[in-house]
Amino acid sequence: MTKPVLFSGMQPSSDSLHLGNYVGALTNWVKLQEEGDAIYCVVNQHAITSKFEPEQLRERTLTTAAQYIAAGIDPDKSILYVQSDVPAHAQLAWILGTMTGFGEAGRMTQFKDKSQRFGAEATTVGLFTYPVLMAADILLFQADQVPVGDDQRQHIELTRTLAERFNSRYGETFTVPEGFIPEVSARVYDLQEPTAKMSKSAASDAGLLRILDPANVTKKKIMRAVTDADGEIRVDREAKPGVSNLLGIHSVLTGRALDEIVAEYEGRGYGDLKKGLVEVVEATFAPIRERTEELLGDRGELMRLLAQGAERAAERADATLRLVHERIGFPIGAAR
Ligand code: ATP
Ligand code: LTN
Repeated sequence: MTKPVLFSGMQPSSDSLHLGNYVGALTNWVKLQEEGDAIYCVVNQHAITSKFEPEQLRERTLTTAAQYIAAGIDPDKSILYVQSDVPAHAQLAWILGTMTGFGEAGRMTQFKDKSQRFGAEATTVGLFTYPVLMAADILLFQADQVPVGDDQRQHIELTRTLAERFNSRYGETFTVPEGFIPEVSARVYDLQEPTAKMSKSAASDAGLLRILDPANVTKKKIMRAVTDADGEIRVDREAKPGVSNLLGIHSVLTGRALDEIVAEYEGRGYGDLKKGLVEVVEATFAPIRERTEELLGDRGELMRLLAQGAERAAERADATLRLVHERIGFPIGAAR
């Protein structure tokens, strides 16, 4: 049986990935590269839909790629590359954009949220068509599965709709992909505002656990995490979002059942739970941090790995693009 094709990507929009990215995305990616034909992309073309600085973007792109590798993505097993190195993404996005309804794109909740946050001035056409570029990413590789966090569900649905629409208009061309969304603790919440997902765009930095933060910073953030006044250690997402989040993180990082962790800390204070969590988080982050630094210390080698990834990615993406061009009546003789 052939292995399922997996595609996923993250934006290089911060100096470090955070615990939500790690739990909701990276750990799955690492597991899935064993079972699937995996393609992982640093989606820098998506990143320019938000405010950015060129030098910082370049640095963040390399740091993001280094963190993928440091967390266990093996560039020999998976294809690992930077989106802008493969022109087919933008080419297919244009075509899919002509098949996406204005209203359809306007219903994307991420667009609605971000455009409201950015304000009218900073809301661009690029932000509006963001999900179309994402669909192009996925469909170019004929991906079967797309491992993402559950905030991306709606974008995957749109991708499926566009694939089906194209197939029914122009003939069977695209694999209709499925989201692969982890059920357990798919969401990590902000330590200061535990009803909101942990996100790099959070209002305050104090609730965000970054992989590349120094150990003492991470410790301080965990020790200051918001809890509640009843002092009881149990899971109750409604009444006790803070404590439930800490327990959830503990469970997902250790691979131990929630009940087991609750039993371990039952009757003890929140301070103990937090101290335990500091150790668990540090045990996860420290080796990734060290390896990331090593990789960033040898830029030549990192660039070589990414160039090799881009070449492998382009070969596959171009094959799909050629087929698409053929289907929609573009002359293909001169195309690569
Ligand atoms: P933004 O705040 O700009 O939306 P983000 O911090 O949510 O960014 P993304 O770059 O959008 O991060 O997400 C990268 C991946 O990490 C996606 O698959 C996303 O679903 C996942 N992810 C992000 N935050 C969390 C979280 N708190 N819990 C679980 N998964 C998450
Ligand atoms: N929108 C996604 C990032 C992303 C992606 C993709 C994920 C861009 N293209 C293709 C999976 C497949 C996000 O914000 N997490």
